[in-house]
Amino acid sequence: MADLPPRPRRVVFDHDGAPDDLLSLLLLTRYGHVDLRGVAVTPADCLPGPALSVTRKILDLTGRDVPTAVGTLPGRNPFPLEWRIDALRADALPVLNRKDPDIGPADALPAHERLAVWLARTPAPVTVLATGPLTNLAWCLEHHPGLESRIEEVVFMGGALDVAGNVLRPDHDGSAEWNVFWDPDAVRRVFDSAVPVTMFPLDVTDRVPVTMDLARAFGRAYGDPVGDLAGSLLALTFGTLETTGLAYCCWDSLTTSYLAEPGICAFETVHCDVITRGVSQGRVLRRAGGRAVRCAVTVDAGRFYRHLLDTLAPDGRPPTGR
Ligand code: AGV
Ligand code: CA
Repeated sequence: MADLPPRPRRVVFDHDGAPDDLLSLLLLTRYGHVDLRGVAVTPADCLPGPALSVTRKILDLTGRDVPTAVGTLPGRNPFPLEWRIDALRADALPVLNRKDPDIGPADALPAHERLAVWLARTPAPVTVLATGPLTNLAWCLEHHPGLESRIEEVVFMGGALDVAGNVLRPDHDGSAEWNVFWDPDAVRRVFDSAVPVTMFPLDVTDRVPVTMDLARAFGRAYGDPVGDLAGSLLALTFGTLETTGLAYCCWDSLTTSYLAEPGICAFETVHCDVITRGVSQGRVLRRAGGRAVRCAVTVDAGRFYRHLLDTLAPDGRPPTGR
C-alpha cells in the first residue's frame, strides 16, 4: 500500500558542509511540504567560509530565500583537513557559479545564537534536522532551556549501535561515529533534554553507499542544474574507500529523506547512552534505563536510491541494462 503523503513541517537545518550535507540541502529545497526556516553551518567536517558560501549558492540556485548562519563553537575532536576541504571544491563547481553570487552580507550572529532566535520566534514547534554534530543545539538547550518546547523532533545523523564506528584513529577503539565524536558532550546535553530524538546511526547508513550505479543514473539525467549538482556532489565522494578503507555513504541524505518518505527505514525505540571520555568517546550504546531514542534499524536501500533520483533527477531514464 502506498504511504500517506508526508506531513508538512517547519524545519531548521544544521549541517556541516560535507558533500552529503549539501546533497541533503538540495533534497530539502525540493520537498514541497517542508517549510525551511533557516540553515546553520557547523564548522566540523568543512571549512566554514566555503561551506556557508556553497550553502547560499545552493539556496540561490534553487530559488529559496532562507536565512543562513555559520557556527563558531569548536568541537573537541577536529575532522581531518583532507575531508574538510571538500566544501572548497563544492563551492567552485561550475553549476554554482553561472553568475556572480547575488549574496548579501553574512549574518551578524553566530549559528548557535541565530538558532536560538529561529527557535524562539517560530510560530509553532519545529523539526531540527542535524546532519553534523549537535553543538549548536546543545548550546541552545543549555543557555535557553525554555526552547525545548519549541522543538517537536530532532532528526540526527549519528551513532553506531550494533556495528563498528567510523572513527579510525590510533588513540580510539573504533566504536564511535564522527558526528558524535566531534562533540560528545553535545550529544550528552541533547540526551539529557526531553526533546524527541530520531537517530540514523551507521547501522542503516552503512547500507546506502554511494555507488557508480548511482552516479551513472545521475549521468543519464545530465542537463538539469539540480541533477547535475547532485551528480557532481556524489562525484566528489569517490576515492573514499581507497583512501580510508570505508565507503562514503549517503549518511545525511538518508536521514533527510525521512522527512519525505519515513517508510524508507523501520524504527525501534532504543535506550541509549553516550560515552564522552576516553578511548570510546563518542560511542552511542544501548543501555537499559538510558535515554529513549527512536533509532532507524533497517532500510529499504532500493527505495532510498529511487527517492534520491525521483527527487533530484526526475527526468532520468531508468537503466537499460545494455
Ligand atoms: O560520519 C558520517 C558523517 C556524515 O554526517 N560525516 C560525513 C557525513 O556528512 C563524517 C565522515 C565520516 N567519514 C567521512 C566523513 C569521510 N570518509 N569523509 C568525509 N566525512
Ligand atoms: Ca555531515
